[in-house]
Amino acid sequence: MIENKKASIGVIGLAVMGENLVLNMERNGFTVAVFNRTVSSVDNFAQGRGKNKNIIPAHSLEEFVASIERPRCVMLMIKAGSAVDGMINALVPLMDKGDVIIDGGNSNFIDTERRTKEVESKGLLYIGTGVSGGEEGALNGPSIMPGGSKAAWPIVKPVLQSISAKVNGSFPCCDWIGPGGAGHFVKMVHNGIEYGDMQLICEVYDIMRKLLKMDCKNISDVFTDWNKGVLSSYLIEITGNLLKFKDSDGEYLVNKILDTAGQKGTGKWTVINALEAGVPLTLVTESVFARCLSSDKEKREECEKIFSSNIGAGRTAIEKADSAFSAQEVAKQAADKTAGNEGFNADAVKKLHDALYAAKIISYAQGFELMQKAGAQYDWQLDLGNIAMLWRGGCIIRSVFLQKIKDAYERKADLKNLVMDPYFSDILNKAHMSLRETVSSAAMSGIPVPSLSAALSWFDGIRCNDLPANLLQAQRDYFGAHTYERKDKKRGEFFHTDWTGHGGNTSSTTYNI
Ligand code: NBP
Repeated sequence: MIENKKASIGVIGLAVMGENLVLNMERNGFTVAVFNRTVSSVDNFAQGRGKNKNIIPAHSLEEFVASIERPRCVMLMIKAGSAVDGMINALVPLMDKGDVIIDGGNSNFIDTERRTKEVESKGLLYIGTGVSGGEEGALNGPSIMPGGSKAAWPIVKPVLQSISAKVNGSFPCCDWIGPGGAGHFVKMVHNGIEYGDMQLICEVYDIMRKLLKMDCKNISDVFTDWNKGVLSSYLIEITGNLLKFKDSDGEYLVNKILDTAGQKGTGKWTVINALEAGVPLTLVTESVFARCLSSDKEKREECEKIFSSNIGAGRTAIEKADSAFSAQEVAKQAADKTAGNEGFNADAVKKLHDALYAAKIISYAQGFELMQKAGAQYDWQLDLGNIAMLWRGGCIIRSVFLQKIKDAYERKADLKNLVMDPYFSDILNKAHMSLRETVSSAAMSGIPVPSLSAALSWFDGIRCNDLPANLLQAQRDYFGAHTYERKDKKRGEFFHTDWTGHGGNTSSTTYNI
């Protein structure tokens, strides 16, 4: 604690994120004022982790605001929602023109759009920023995605860039995203992609343990090995680590964890926004629903009893048909085991690797298309290559793969979709058969792979120039006179047919939502 010195920045909210961000700021040379709604947390922090540091504890908002040098920067690290509005309302009368309020929580970008306008109308500046990396990132360097009042960026840039993660030792994982809610929108998509990455890893793990009969140690070794190649990423790394973690009784802890997934909403928001924007974000959507399905444990227990025998019959049929790699690979593995060879089937694991890489490319292709479309809709001027670089360090989805996305947008800034970039299209052309074999083997074995399947279906849809939507349009016209376009006429000309012979000539208005 220090006396008679003004703070460079103030932080409100001393829960896990706020507390660690304060320590990060202080370590980087900034004096930080701190406040928390429950004031005892301020004293606990000041006398605990914040002791003997350049931290100014405040016991009221007035004292807090007065202790910050002007133009003041106040960062909120509190629960998203009405708490943020309440805190803004309390702060604004205490602050002066040109001061900046930064919301670093997981706020909905629509709220940030509104708050930016409201705060600006009162002469202050507003930043809504995504902060990713959890507790460890907050302390040692998160990925930071600021948007809002552009005039505030030069004011907050020094502190936000110095506390952010650095890639290659110097590149800060923090840069200006765009006006209004752009920063929170990009953070939301980041979280949606995180849902997808995690679900894909879980599906591949499920195939390894159920179909390839690999144990936790073997699967851990595979993930550790994959972390040295193109799949190298934080999530692959921690999966390798946690799979081999043993409980006090020597058993693998992961096997004891109940299979019901939680969620806090940012994945759902991403999906809702994809639906609003009309972007087929199918992989993330299935990942969100996979968590919903997993949480319905009691129903699954009952349904397992009802349907288990049918699934067994399906597996037998395909093994007899010998048409999927599962049957061949499992047979090979059984032969290996009989021959006394321990370990796992390297060919099958290689296919899973390629399937995971292909699906990951497709997931990011979908996510970046969502940002492209929303960026255009809200006129945010998003730099998609730069966003990929901001995620290279500090955040949960950090990976070497993101550099390839940056490269793709450098080759062509207005790329319609990532899969159309030559680097990614080349990989997909080589890897899609592994994805097919993985999905078909899982399907025939009764292993749910919603996100891998979604990736494959999207891929087959996007590369198909003859979808059955002709029939769909005919159905719509048949029952609702919704009209259709014809292959032998120019685009934009709409036709209606009296399919039954007793309909009228009046068609419905043609529009798309
Ligand atoms: P929480 O999301 O658990 O929020 C706790 C903080 O919010 C406490 O300081 C609490 O004060 C304060 N708060 C609440 Br609850 N209601 C308030 C109100 N009406 N007015 C003022 N303060 C209020 O903390 P967190 O996990 O550190 O996350 C902070 C923000 O960062 C959230 O928006 C979160 O979504 C986001 N985030 C979290 C993570 C993560 O890994 N945890 C990662 C990235 C972003 P109190 O002590 O008086 O209850």
